[in-house]
Amino acid sequence: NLTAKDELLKRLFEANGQPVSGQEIADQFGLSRTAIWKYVKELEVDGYEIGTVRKKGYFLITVPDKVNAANIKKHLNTQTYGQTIHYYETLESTQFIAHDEAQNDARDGTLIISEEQTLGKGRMSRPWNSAYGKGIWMSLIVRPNLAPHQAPQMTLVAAVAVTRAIEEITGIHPDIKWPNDILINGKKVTGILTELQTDPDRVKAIILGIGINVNQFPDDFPVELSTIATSLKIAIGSEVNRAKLIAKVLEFIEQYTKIYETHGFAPIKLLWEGYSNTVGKQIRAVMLNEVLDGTAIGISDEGLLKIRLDDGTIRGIYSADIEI
Ligand code: BT5
Repeated sequence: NLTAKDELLKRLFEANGQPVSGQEIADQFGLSRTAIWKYVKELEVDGYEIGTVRKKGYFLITVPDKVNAANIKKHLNTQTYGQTIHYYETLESTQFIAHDEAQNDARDGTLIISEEQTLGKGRMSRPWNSAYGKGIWMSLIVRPNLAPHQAPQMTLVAAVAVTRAIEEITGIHPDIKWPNDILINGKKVTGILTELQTDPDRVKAIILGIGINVNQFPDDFPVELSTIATSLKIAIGSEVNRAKLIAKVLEFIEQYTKIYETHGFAPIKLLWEGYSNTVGKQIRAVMLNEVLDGTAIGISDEGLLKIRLDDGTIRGIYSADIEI
């Protein structure tokens, strides 16, 4: 039972750019032509571009670039990751839904994705700006066979995977700033938030929250982010197909998670160090109760950042904000 608006959209698609009569649809549904015109305006708000030919009707110019399941699956080349997709136009945070789904036995690789988040979050409850249709705001539920102490490394697995995917789709070479930022020209293009559901001896689910700025113009960021954030579009000067990039991200996360499960962290560490902008630098690590100054000398086999302090001692840290 299609509504008049659905019928209009269906006919616009089927007409392949040829005009569709508004009058015919009005007659079919017993509506006025003005009512149909209002649906056209609604579709324009939804992101469709629609033209008008006098006396002939409406025709479709462009379709919005949505990150729904159908669009992602067109490009998807994975065994399990992203085979189940829960798509939203808007929600508070994909992390919240992902936690519920994971508790309700969602399968390994289930993806939660939204065009917009109204309460997107970073680490320690910091806000994450997630404008409608401009970026990739996703949470991936993964259930790798790992002990709880191995879970923090999944942030680095995801960071390497996202960086590889960005390289492949755009040709640019981003840097990774330990532990969870991906940067282009020193500005943040991606943040990763890793959360866990765990038993004492076994990880039940890891929720990989990934935010990628894709098609923002500089003006799309709020002032407080204007000097620290960037988007792929700003970097390469043209729009990036989000659905295609998501499919690539899923493909690399699946591939690298398998490598991590079977061969341990060493191969991931090598990849990670190749992208790192942190290693070799004089840094300041700001933690909740402590601030450390020293040289970042690498990451350990567990994914800890190793710092040689100014007095020569070496410390490994799990999580911090790094100032370079
Ligand atoms: C992060 O936290 O970088 C993790 C961000 C994870 C976001 C994803 S989106 C899908 C999923 N659902 C969620 O609700 N979250 C995840 P952190 O390292 O704490 O960085 C947060 C800081 O980055 C903020 O305090 C801002 O300074 C900055 N920031 C906020 N929005 C940004 C954006 N869109 N681009 C670049 N920087 C941003």
